[in-house]
Amino acid sequence: MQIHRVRGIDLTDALQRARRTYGEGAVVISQEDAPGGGIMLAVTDRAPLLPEEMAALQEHGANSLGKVQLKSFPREGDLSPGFEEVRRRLIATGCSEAWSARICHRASALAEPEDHPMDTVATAIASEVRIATLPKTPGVTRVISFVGNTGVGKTTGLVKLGARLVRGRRKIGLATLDSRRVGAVEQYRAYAELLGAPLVTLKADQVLSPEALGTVGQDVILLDTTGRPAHDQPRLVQFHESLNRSDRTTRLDAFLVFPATSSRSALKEVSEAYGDVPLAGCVITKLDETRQPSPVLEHVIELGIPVAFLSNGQDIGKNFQRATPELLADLVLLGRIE
Ligand SMILES: Nc1nc2c(ncn2[C@@H]2O[C@H](COP(=O)(O)OP(=O)(O)OP(=O)(O)O)[C@@H](O)[C@H]2O)c(=O)[nH]1
Ligand SMILES: [Mg+2]
Repeated sequence: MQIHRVRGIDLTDALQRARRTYGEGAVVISQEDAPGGGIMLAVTDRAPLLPEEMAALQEHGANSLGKVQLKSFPREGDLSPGFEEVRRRLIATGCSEAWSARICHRASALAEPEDHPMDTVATAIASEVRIATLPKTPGVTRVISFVGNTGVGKTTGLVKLGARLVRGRRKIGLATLDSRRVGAVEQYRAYAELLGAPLVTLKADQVLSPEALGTVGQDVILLDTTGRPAHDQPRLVQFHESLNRSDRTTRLDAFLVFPATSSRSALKEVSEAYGDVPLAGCVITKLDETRQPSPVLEHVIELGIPVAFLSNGQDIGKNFQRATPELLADLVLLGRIE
């Protein structure tokens, strides 16, 4: 029996996500407050459970969690040939058996006879993804930070975003926590010069604050990080908390960067490693390096992480797009952005 975690804004949202992701056969085992807000459910996607498994779960909940909710739903029937073909296509882009069957069953249940299965499944996928909102906040400086493992495209992504913002005539500054690694500051400085933006390098023991980041007069500060959660996470958490306490003119929006080439276990590990950082969403990079990007898309749907940007190449001036539900559905169905 495999246990999955599903995050939602509140319990209703989390239950809907659990059902959408793992189907009507899902069993919700427990719920708890999620780090950074919302609700986290533990869910299994295999039902009915064996009697001894059900008993063990109930026992576990009664003894330690005290908040077990068990829900079970009927099983689904066979797919029509059209939906079965789309299901196989989903497997080819890296979707799991359980997820592809679940999304195709859902789409098939909603389809009218004249609908094309591919379109119906695309609509079903699009309805499940969350897109990160980035509203303009006049009078507030946004500190946008990309976190995640080393080499995943944090710096490149921030610079691409910087280029977009400069084209949109926003005033930007660059800042970095990556002050020790040989060449890292020089690289970011070269990008800052290219973008015509000032650069602040924060020392390893320097406390993050609007003053230290040079927020005055800037619309956005692009804050680069080291890729080491033990170093980056406490600093960002402390900064977020101090802004919440005393400063309404600066806000921190942190995004977790997932390369589309990651394995399911690597995605899980990095999400857990940065579990304390309140995330505004995620960025998916290296979409040009795989035709099987679906594990990352399943992962963000499962955890309810809103997607902000998609990166599909190394070029700073292009290959960086705002995520939309339609683009994400294309990725799941075709394995690439058209
Ligand atoms: N193919 C491809 N390469 C990318 C993409 N985004 C970044 N890269 C490349 O990946 C490599 C690492 O990118 P960086 O931006 O330096 O990654 P990082 O996360 O900042 O790495 P560290 O600073 O070492 O933690 C560079 O060669 C980038 O050009 C992408 O979307 N597609
Ligand atoms: Mg970097």
